[in-house]
Amino acid sequence: MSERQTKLTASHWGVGLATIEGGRVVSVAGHPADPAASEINANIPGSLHGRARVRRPAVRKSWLAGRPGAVPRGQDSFVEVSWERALDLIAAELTRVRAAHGNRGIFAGSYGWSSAGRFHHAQSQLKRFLNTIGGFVRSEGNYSYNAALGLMPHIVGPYRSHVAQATRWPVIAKHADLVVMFGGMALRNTQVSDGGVSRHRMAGNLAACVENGVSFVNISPLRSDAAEVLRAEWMPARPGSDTALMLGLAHTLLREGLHDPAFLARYTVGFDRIEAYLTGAADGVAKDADWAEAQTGVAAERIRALARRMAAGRTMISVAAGVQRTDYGEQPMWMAVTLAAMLGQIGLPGGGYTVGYGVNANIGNIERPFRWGTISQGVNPVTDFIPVAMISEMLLNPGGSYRYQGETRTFPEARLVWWAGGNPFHHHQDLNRLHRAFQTPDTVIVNEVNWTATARHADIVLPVAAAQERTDFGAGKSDNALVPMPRLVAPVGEARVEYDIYADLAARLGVAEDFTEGKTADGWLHEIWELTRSRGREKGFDLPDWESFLAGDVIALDDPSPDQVFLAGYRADLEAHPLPTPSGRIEIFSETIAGFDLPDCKGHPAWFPPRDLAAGQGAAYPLALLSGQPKTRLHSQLDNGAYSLSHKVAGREPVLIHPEDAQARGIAEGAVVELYNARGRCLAGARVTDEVHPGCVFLWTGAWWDPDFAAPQARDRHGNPNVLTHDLRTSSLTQSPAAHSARVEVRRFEGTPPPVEAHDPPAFDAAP
Ligand SMILES: Nc1nc2c(c(=O)[nH]1)N[C@H]1C(S)=C(S)[C@@H](COP(=O)(O)OP(=O)(O)OC[C@H]3O[C@@H](n4cnc5c(=O)[nH]c(N)nc54)[C@H](O)[C@@H]3O)O[C@H]1N2
Ligand SMILES: Nc1nc2c(c(=O)[nH]1)N[C@H]1C(S)=C(S)[C@@H](COP(=O)(O)OP(=O)(O)OC[C@H]3O[C@@H](n4cnc5c(=O)[nH]c(N)nc54)[C@H](O)[C@@H]3O)O[C@H]1N2
Ligand SMILES: [Mo]
Repeated sequence: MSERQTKLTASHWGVGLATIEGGRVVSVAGHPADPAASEINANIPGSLHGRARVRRPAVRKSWLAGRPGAVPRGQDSFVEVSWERALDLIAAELTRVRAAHGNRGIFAGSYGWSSAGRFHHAQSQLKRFLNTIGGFVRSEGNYSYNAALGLMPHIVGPYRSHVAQATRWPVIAKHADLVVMFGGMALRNTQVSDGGVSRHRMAGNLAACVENGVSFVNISPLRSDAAEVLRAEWMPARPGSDTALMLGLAHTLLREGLHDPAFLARYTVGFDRIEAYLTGAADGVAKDADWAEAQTGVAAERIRALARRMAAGRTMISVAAGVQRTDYGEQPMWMAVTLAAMLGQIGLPGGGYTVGYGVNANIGNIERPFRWGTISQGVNPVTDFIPVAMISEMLLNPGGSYRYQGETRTFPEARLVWWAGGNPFHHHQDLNRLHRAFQTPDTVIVNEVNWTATARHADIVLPVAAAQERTDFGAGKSDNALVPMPRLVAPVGEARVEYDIYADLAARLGVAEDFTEGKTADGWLHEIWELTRSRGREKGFDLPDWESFLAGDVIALDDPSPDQVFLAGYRADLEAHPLPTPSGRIEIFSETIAGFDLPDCKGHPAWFPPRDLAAGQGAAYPLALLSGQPKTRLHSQLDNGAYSLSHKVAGREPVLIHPEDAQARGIAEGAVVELYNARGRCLAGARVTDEVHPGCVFLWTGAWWDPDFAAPQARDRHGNPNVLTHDLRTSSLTQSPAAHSARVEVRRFEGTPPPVEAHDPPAFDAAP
């Protein structure tokens, strides 16, 4: 009988207790100390040992044959090669590109979540390696809350520190009367936190709010964006219309004298400008509740009643990150800040606003007490970057210009693209366009665990060890715990730890010592742990040595500020704690942004209708497509695991459709349907439910893209919403992804649906 062992592992969705038998992970359960462990763990065994694993280095056939254009990337077969051969090819190609184009010819933005673990972090390793050979073009920002990152510094201050400073949920439970949630606060999303989460506290903290009598309003196209325990009032508005709704609320406050002029005068600048916009003095259109009803579909009386309720007690305004992942996504955030300022409760316990509650497990629940140790990425001598969501734009327009933060910038020419730890052929918008864009570089290298659509678009694919196949330690970026991650099993096939891959490449390029500093992965782990230990010591925490830690249990530390109230210091003394904005105050009007003179972002928050609607696409494509985060996995990760597969409908990703919309199209529960628009089409499995607002359909992100290149628009057989989303960004201020704004039509799929092939490996060939 084979030996059975139980060991800890850490993932972005929590600590797992893995059972290992016969060299395989057979199950992963939640940690007993976690009150709401994530079921995503159940995907690990099937995916880790699944058919989709990249087992050997592989090279695209036409590229290897020296005829790279013979078959397009993403449609070609692969030839498996030895590690020696693969690394020789990469070393030669790096040398050629650097000589011909300089390091500015290498794009390694490499956006993506990869996996948990402080040392074996895919992007950090790749960036450190490339920095030892002269650097690379990077990407700036993220797909999560990029508009917040770009807008907030102008109007309140740096967004990342603001989420760390978010008012804690127990404070809200104690002091708030009402929480108004734009975009809801989906519990399914709070399974996850970047780098890991040791205990899932959100459900418990929300339940405590309800017990204390806090009421919730859910302004979202999806009823289940509010946890059932909240018994929230559901007020669905047309997607993309939040700014109009907020303007209607603000207008009511103003007209009924429910706003706080003293707060506005003392703590903000530019209220007069929005006042003129609200009343219509600026443009002849009063943004009253009746106007807002026309834009949002929410009854004017309901808008007025909500405004009065918000002013009557302590109100927290919450904006989900998803709301800024829309056309003009800067506006609802700016307007939420304005609305909160009008209520005058910013800096009071349980009042004010927050952008980002519900975006992960920890915001408003816990923070790390000090910075964990990490490996240095070195210094990148190439200063050039692109805003992260401009990947297709860059590849299709080398040398082209674009606006960003008031500057006019130029796209570099990416001759070599290297991706490690992300899946752009899941995460980027308009995948058919990305497919075209990925034909332009000379060489694409992808490090992957699985044969994702991105790996299939590479010329050289390097098989890498998964998190469970290497020793590391877990410590979430906003979590308070340190988690031992002993290696559970040996890497599948010939997969290798990425650090070792770069060490070998560095040796080929004569920079081994620069990259490794003479250390093995194990040596680095010791060093990073000691760094963590010494930082802990400064804060009064006594951490064990590496070996004891690795053999032990999770170490949970204290929340550094359990009673935190966002912007309390600013409210208490704005001279001592000015905001890092040009005026030192909250900028309802920003001279800086106004000075950029942009067509799609003015100097104050303003209403812009969603683009597809403004372009008259509402008739041909009557349904709004929402594409939020999946409950059953992390983005596209582990889509081939048991839990994710168990929620597929007819083998495809479920699409939520309202009974009225389904009936009008003859669509029954469980049917295979086709979603389509001018950009693309995909199959999905119908889930007919009144959880979704009429006129909206909801298709989760992350089903592995499965294009059928023989079908019209390379129809995706599996249900990835990004074949339908547009590749326009929020605005030229921040150039952020706007994935939630798309229009589609849906029809029943007639005939025999084609099988889904996304979870199979690609075709392999003999060497050309
Ligand atoms: N339509 C639409 N699109 C969206 C969104 C949306 O709301 N709607 N949301 C967006 C958001 S918020 C995000 S954050 C992105 C997420 O997009 P990504 O972060 O790109 O998605 P993941 O599926 O997490 O991709 C991580 C990849 O890393 C691989 N991986 C895991 N561990 C390792 C490792 O150790 N080394 C290497 N080399 N690879 C590893 C996994 O196999 C996986 O393929 O998607 C965005 N896309
Ligand atoms: N289980 C799981 N959890 C995750 C992730 C995952 O992949 N799986 N991903 C993580 C990541 S990287 C991120 S960034 C966060 C994302 O967290 P969020 O950005 O908050 O999540 P989303 O699901 O994109 O959007 C939340 C909700 O916003 C609503 N919404 C969309 N458009 C509009 C609109 O115009 N107006 C209004 N009022 N509502 C709208 C949708 O109904 C959607 O359910 O989730 C994290 N948590
Ligand atoms: Mo994200």
